[in-house]
Amino acid sequence: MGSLGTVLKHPDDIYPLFKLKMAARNVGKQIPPEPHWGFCYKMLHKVSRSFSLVIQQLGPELRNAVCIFYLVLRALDTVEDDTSIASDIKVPILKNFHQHIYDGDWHFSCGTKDYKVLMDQFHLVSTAFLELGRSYQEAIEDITKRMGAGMAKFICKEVETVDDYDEYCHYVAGLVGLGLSKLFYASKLEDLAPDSLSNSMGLFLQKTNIIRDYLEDINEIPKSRMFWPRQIWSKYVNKLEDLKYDENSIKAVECLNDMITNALLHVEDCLKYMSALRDPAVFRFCAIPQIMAIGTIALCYNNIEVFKGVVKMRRGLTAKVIDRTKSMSDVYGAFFDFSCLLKMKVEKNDPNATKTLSRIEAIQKTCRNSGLLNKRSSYMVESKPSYNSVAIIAVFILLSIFLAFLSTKQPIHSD
Ligand code: D9A
Repeated sequence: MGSLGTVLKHPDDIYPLFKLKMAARNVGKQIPPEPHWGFCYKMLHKVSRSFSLVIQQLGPELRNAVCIFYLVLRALDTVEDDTSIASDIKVPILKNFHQHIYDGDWHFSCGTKDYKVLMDQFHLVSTAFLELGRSYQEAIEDITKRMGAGMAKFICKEVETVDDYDEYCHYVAGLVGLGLSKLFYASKLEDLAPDSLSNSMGLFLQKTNIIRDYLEDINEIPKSRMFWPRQIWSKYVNKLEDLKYDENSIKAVECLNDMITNALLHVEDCLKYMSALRDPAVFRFCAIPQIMAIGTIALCYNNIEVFKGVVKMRRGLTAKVIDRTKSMSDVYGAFFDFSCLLKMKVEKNDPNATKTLSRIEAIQKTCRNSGLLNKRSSYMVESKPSYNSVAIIAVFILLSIFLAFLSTKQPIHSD
């Protein structure tokens, strides 16, 4: 469906989308004047889009530390992902990366597009890193060291068992959770979260990405890199790539549902982690990606489209999540709603139906027991448009004219 059709079907997306657009516009205007910080924030905006908006809402000190942490991790990822680098070159770079961030002269060219720019200009990230407080630097260094070593370990190792899968996800995402918890603690805004809960925050996000990105990863040129554990997919097919062929669609969806059931294991830890946060900006920073993940999981469950293209939450729903996530009652509400949606999609004949349903029940029980449900607006019950389509179209046209007007004015500098 085209974007006009989507908006007409979901007229209450318009206002959050508009607010998001305005917020993005303001962030674009607030690039710091120093060249190294300017580069870092522009780069952050290019590589993470909506997530960079949420980072921008953190206080200045923590925001700078998170921005640098994010870019260092992206650079490490760029090295790991570049299949054109031979393993004997790649492994020492990954293992020593934590030292390179202190070295303004270090440089290694790899990656493509924005990531190539990030690698070529990495000295600007180093310069900014050296201006952070010592406790922030130590947290970033420690995580970079452990992540680089973990990535190096998996360069020549396949993800065979579910334990391997959890270990790999720990290196690339769980450690990000641990690192952020350290940064929050260093900022004195939060207590130090237990490592196991911080780890789960990363695992839930990463497993959701791995599930959603099946097709993109398998079609990777020159060589596909796969993260679905053999222990799970071998129950359904002989080769992981067989999941994308039409004749295996029943098995593919069963395997997908098995992967989702595995990811649901982390949800209760995530809810516990978020419920302990105190600072409103840190809370939103953590909660928005988690709600997006449970929404994506609900969308992907039992959905053959995962093997045919990209399954993503519509932009208007993302905008609504960003607009409406303010407190723990919003988080319980969203997790409750999306798990209701998930529950409706479970079919009795799915081999893991019982396990899936019991994990959904456990999540819903946690949400109910919080006593915070019913104090929120639902994502599920789409408010039926009471006005007629003519009125909606009129609003839409007026809004388009207004946006067109704003964007023509943009290049003129008033200062
Ligand atoms: C995160 Cl500093 C990530 N990852 C994310 C984004 O959220 C986490 C990478 C670097 C950093 C943070 C994140 C956010 C808040 C709290 C967290 C946390 O822990 C306490 O990490 C665990 O996905 C990447 C990993 C999963 C590998 C950790 C959210 C994000 N969203 C994308 C959307 C998308 O589709 O990927 O990046 C975006 O908005 O562009």
